[in-house]
Amino acid sequence: MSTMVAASLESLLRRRKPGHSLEAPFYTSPEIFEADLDIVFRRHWIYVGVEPDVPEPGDCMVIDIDRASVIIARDDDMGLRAFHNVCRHRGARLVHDEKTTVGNIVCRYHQWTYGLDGSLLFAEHMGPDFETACHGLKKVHLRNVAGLIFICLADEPPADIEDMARDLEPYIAPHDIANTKVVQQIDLIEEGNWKLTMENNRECYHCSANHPELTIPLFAYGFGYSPDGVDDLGREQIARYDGLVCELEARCEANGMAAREIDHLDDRVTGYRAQRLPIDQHGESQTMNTQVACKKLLGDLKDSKLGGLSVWTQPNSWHHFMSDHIVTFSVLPLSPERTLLRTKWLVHKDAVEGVDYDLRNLISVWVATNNQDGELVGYAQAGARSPAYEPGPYSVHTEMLVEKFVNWYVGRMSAHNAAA
Ligand code: 3BY
Ligand code: FES
Ligand code: FE
Repeated sequence: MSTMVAASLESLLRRRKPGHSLEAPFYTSPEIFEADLDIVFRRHWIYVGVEPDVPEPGDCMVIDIDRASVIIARDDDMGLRAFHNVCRHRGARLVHDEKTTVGNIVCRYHQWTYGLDGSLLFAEHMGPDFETACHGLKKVHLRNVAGLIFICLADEPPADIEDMARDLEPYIAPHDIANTKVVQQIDLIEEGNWKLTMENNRECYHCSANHPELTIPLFAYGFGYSPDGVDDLGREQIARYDGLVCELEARCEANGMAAREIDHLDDRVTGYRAQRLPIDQHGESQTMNTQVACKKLLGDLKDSKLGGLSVWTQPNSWHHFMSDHIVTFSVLPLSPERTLLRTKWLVHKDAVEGVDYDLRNLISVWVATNNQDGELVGYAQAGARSPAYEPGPYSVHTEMLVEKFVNWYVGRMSAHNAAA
């Protein structure tokens, strides 16, 4: 980052008005986008996928985070490894498909051959002084949190991923991600800055007017609402919702599952939150009829009416775990004004399509919701581009988690600048 860019970023960060959206350059400027990549995406734990993306030895998945391309591989010992997707000979990209299965990783250019542990196994014509052992693939840090895969491109990744893992594992473990399969992945490109995609996820202020499908299973009036300052009807709905939360937590605890809300979204380097969200009507799943979409429940679960466990992580993910399926979302920046939202749907690995679940039924709520959110993010971006844009106030009753996301972001950017 040039000194001039650093100085203007610093002054924008300093004058951020608490409780308000960010100033326009945070959503539009190529320089701030570069700073986001450098400070956020190259130095923090980034959520990229799930264990069943690479279920068998030799399975590889490629993740591009801006110019960095990373191979996630399942080794013969079933361990997960991550490497830079760059040959140690003359640097050619090694794996081209997003998903593939290999015996070894072979560079097409001059056939340097690497094992699934990243070590260089074979390089022809390199002479007697060539040290094979010094030319293994460059490693990328990987942490598997109960089946969710996080990678960090920094040499020294934030150590507090261990706090997140310790806290989240008891919530996620009963859904047994290792014994699921990914039955659908949809990549949606949103025409907005990555922070607008994240901010949009962190509130349901927009839900009742925009998400007719999502608000069948989810209570638009529940998620993230505070009862202060709302009218009587609102207070009644929130009270009913809070009652359902208590019931659901008791039911989950009776099933031996961790239930209480935990929130470290803005007081950790690796921020996270977990909350059980009640589901309306049948109380089972985020589907159009609120019933399970897959007859085969996850892990050893016996009770289908477990509502949804929602997990949010900073800077780039959220997840919904139900008794029968999981929906998981990863946000990856593409350019200052374009963002990839990657959604995956997981069911039990032995579930059979057409017998245990109908794919359309499984995905319909979130396909519709994502498309609606994508449009909203586009509108927000278009507004941020206008000369009339100015930071607007967040609702103190419904946008508290947006504020926590922005606080986390401003905090991380400022801490980096202060240390530089
Ligand atoms: O998907 C989410 O995480 C939140 C919760 C409900 C809808 N959405 C804003
Ligand atoms: Fe990979 Fe030459 S660039 S073998
Ligand atoms: Fe939405």
